[in-house]
Formats: sequence, C-alpha cells, structure tokens
Amino acid sequence: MTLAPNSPDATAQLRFPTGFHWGAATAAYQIEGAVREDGRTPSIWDTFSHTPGKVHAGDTGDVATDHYHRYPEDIALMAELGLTAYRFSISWSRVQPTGRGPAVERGLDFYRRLTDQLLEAGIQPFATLYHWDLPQELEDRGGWPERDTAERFGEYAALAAEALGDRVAVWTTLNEPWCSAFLGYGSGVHAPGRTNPRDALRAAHHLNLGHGRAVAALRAALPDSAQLAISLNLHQVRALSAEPADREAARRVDAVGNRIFTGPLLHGGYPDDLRRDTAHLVDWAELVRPGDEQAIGAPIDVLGINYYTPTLVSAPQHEAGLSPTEAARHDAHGASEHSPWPGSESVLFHLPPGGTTEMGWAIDPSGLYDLLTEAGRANPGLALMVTENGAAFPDVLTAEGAVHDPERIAYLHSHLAAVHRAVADGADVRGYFLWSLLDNFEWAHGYAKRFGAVYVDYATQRRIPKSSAHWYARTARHNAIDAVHDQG
Ligand code: IFM
Repeated sequence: MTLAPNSPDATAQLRFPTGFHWGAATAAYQIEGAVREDGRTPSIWDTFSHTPGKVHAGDTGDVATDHYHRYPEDIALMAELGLTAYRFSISWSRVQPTGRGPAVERGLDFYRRLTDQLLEAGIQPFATLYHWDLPQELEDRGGWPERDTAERFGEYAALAAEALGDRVAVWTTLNEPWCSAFLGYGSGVHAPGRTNPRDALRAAHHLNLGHGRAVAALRAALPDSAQLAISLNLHQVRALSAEPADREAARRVDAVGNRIFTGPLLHGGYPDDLRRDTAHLVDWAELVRPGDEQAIGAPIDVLGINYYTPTLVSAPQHEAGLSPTEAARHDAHGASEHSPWPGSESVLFHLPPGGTTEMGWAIDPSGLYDLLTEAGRANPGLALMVTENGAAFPDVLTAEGAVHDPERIAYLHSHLAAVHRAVADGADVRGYFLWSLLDNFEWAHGYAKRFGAVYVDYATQRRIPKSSAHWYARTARHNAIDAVHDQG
C-alpha cells in the first residue's frame, strides 16, 4: 500500500493508556447451554426460542457453545488472546430460579469456579447481572412492565454480591435495557415477544428502577470495593439533513432511544420532551413514584457504551426512508409489524452510506468517536468503557481448519482508532470489550450470525481462533494498534 503525503506513518503505533482493559464480552444465554442443570429454570429466552417462528431455524440456547462445561478451555483461550478482562453475564434463573427467595448454591458455584479460574489466569472478571434472561416465573407475574420486577432484581443483586463480591472487578447491572424494553415489549422481536408501547415504556422505567435497586444492594454488600456500571446501547442519532423537521425526528428518537435512560441515570430525571412525546401512551405521573428518580440516579463508577452502527433518521416527508414498522421489518434484530420507538411512530429510518456488516448494519467508526466524546463532555468525572463493539461477517472454515476474517480485523481496527482518537481528545475511556469472544446464539438470528473472534464449530464444539483473534491478541499485548491498517 502507498502512503499519501501527510498521511500517518505506516509503522507508527497508536498507543492506549497504561492499564487500559483489553476484554471480550459474552452473555449467559448466548453461550452457556446446560439450561436444565443444577437447578436452573427457564428464562424468557428459553420460552421464546422454543416458540415456533420466533428464532431463525428454530435455534435455541439449550446447548449454545456449551460454555457451562467448557469454561476452562474458554479461559485458556482468553489467556492466549492476552485478555486482561472478561465480561460475562450471570443467569438470574440459575442463581434464583423463581426470581425470589434464597439463592441456589449449585448455580452460584458455577460463577465461583468461573471467576476463580479467571483470576488465576490473571483476567479480571466483569459481571453483568442482567443480559435479557428474566426468569420466566417473573414474566408470568407481569415481567418488567410490573414494578415488583425491579424489587426482585434488587434482591437478586444482593445475592450475587454476597456470593461473588470478593471476586468481581466491575459489576454491570443491566446490559442494553433499551433492547429489553423496546424489542422485548414493543416490537416483540425479542423475548418475551410482547407488542404494547405502554408496556415497553413501563418496562424501561422498571429496568431503570431495578438498576437503582441493584446499585443500592451492591453498595450495601460491598461498601468499600464495588465498582458499578451499566451498559447502554446508546444510539448515535443523526438527522438526515439540518432541516428543522429532520432535527425534530432526531430529537424524538434520541429521547426514547437514549435520554429515557441517561436522563434519570445521570442527569436527575426523565426529560420533559420524552414525557410529552409519549404522554398519550403512558401516565408518567402514575408510573414514576416520588423517590424513583433519586434511586435510579445513585452514583455509578463506569458508563459502559455498546456501539455497532449509527442511527440515521428523518421526518416523514422523505421518500427513501423506512417507517419504524418497516424499519423493524428490515431490522437485523428480526421482523415485526410493531414499532420499537413509541412516540416516534412517524419518524423514518435510513441506511447510512457505506459498507455494512452481515447484520445489515452500516460500518461507521465516527459514531463511536462521537458517542464517547459526547458522553465524556456530558459526564465529567465518570469513567467510560466500550463494553461491546464488533461485527458479524460470513466466516468460512477452510479445509486447513483456519478462518480468515480480514473484514472483521478492518472493522476492529477502525473502531479502535476511533476510541484512540476519543481518548486523545479527552474522553476518559478505560477499556474495550470485543463482542464477542466466541460465535454464539445471536438471539432472533439463532446461530446464523457469527460475531466471535473465535469460531465455534457447533457440530463438535471445537473452538478455532479466527485471524481477528490473533490480531486482537497482538493488539492487547502491545496495548497499541498500527496507525495505518494495511488491509493486505
Ligand atoms: O449479541 C448481541 C448482544 O447480546 C447485545 N449487543 C448486541 C450484540 C450483537 O447483536
């Protein structure tokens, strides 16, 4: 490759701050399998995936990547990759099968063994309490639209903290509550598959409240040591033009996509414009009780940001866009006749220009730079981490038993360069977690989409590090990437 004049030196390195966490992330239902072992009961994802027509090819997480049994091998892989941190989630229904009452020790023992072995391998355990797998029994009692679920979540957080508090470096309460609320109860493409905008908004509030209850429980159990976080899939919302109507569309999507969480979590309460946009759907005065916003706003230590692609929107008059239900129909999360954007039903969604991943998501690292620098400016003093970033591509296992994935390496390189630029411009980013360690159960897509740095041959459960895994291992070891990515 020839360097243009003034372009960065091909041999130069972009170095990350000392102590930067190089991690990979996974989630319990996507990798563990062993769904009926050691007292675990069904979660909403067991029910949903076993419902005909909900998941591609009828795939389920029954076996997944069998991580429940193969975790020692997976930790050895993490060590080979030079990871300094591993972000996993705890299955609520393994720990507290009915969503209430005492913990099941056999369920907790799995996470004790996992975290002990991670620590022995020099890898810091980052535990997420909720990555979408609500115990089915709690859904049967009303699920996240019911306030009691938030109280139950606080109780579960206390049990987890008591059992694992001496081993976990950072606790994340919720992963991507937007997906839980709006894909789970709005468009219905995720479990539990309900399609009611009022339920979706109520779920969002009770997820926020559950976070607040969990923060209180973790601080009470671990007063001196708890490092607490939440991971949000913040939408980098962009208006198609600077026209006021397009900017108004972006404001609406930003309100129900981002500020419905960041408002009460970080800025004192729900924004007035969100309440106005959705007043016809939910009674906010009845939903949000005195003291709720204070509980949700209890200080945290880290804001986790999950980023894949920006969100480009316009007012309805643009012909080329897709309405929220059309967008949902085309959305890579799965097909639905129902909008996951309450209060923004008239907004049109557009595919941003440029290449896409196999999910149909536009590749645009500037969205990550913008999110990190904006989050840094809006929340001075709060550490940031990229708790998920990565891409699905159609990987092929060659006859020689290798997987070459140059597109994934290019994706990771460009997004890490964006993180580096954000750090240079003042964002306090402390770590990066690749999504995902392993190919796994990609929700409504089943096993059809592969996000892993490590390929999984599902027939044999053999793990094969892709070329991106080797590239990421070098990156983690050097704490740096090349300034220029040589695609060759
Ligand atoms: O696989 C998911 C993960 O569970 C949550 N964030 C997005 C990933 C890719 O879709």
